Amino acid sequence: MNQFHKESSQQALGTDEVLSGLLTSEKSLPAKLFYDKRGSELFDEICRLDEYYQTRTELWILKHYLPEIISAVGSGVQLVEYGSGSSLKTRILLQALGDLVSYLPIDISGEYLNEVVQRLREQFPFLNILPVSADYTKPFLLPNLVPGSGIRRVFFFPGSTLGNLDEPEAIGLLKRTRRLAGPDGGLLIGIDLKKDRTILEAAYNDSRGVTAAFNKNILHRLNTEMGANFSLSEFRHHAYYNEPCGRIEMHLVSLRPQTVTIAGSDVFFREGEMIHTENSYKYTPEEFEELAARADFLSKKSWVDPEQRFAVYYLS
Ligand code: AVI
Repeated sequence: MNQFHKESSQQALGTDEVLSGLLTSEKSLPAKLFYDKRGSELFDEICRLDEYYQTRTELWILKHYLPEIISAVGSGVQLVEYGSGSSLKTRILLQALGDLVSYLPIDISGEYLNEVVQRLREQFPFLNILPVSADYTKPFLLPNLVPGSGIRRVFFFPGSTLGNLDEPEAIGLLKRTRRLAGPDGGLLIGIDLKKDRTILEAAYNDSRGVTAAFNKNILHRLNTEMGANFSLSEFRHHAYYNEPCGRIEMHLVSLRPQTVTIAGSDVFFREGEMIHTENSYKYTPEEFEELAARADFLSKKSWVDPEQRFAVYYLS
């Protein structure tokens, strides 16, 4: 484990961050708390749901347009992936990008990342894989590329995860990526497009209740890691499309008046009071290209599925 990989393999919960989100009138919890080992596994299950069209649509785009995508990404590349999760989509790229120099998967869940990397090493024994356990939404370091080596750094950010960030955070991340990619690097990114609200809302209210379990996993984490005493059956999952804001919002709704103790502090909930747990912004192609331009990224090429549900961009 080198200096760079020293970050804890399990991201600790920030008590201050949690309490400051809950001890206000508009309660919220940071969405990054979803992704402990169980949360990451539940998210993988979400990706396999019929209603959650994003994953299969992005996979279809990657497979269908693979030769064009590979040619846009180019050769001699160090591939860096944000929020690599199970690296399912990356396998397609790793297989197709023959002369890849190295692969750096970055994920907040160190435990999960290590399992995934172990499997990837079995599948790609000759690939130099350097896992990074970090919160990529905050500034972080990457080892410098050797000047004159001809190696280009390309970031891969699939799954429309950028949509989980508010505009200033999204622009901040894009700007940092732009700096880390350097003048001849790039960013291959998946973006969920705006569409009919019934399709959007079904994707976040699946009939098997997996998204509800994923949402409530945050409370389970607070119970096990911060000694909180949430009763999970006293909260219900609520997700809807907030059209004026262009985003899906996920909340946990208190089913009755109740007081929960978290790290020694009492938090009171009225009946019907909500904890805002996630935003998932949807973009029109024009909106996304404008956002990218504000971070100095140029859209070189984009690929969309026939139903125009999802888009993959190569920005440079
Ligand atoms: C990771 N992210 C892009 C997912 C989304 O669709 O916003 C997280 C998710 N939340 C509920 N379902 C999936």
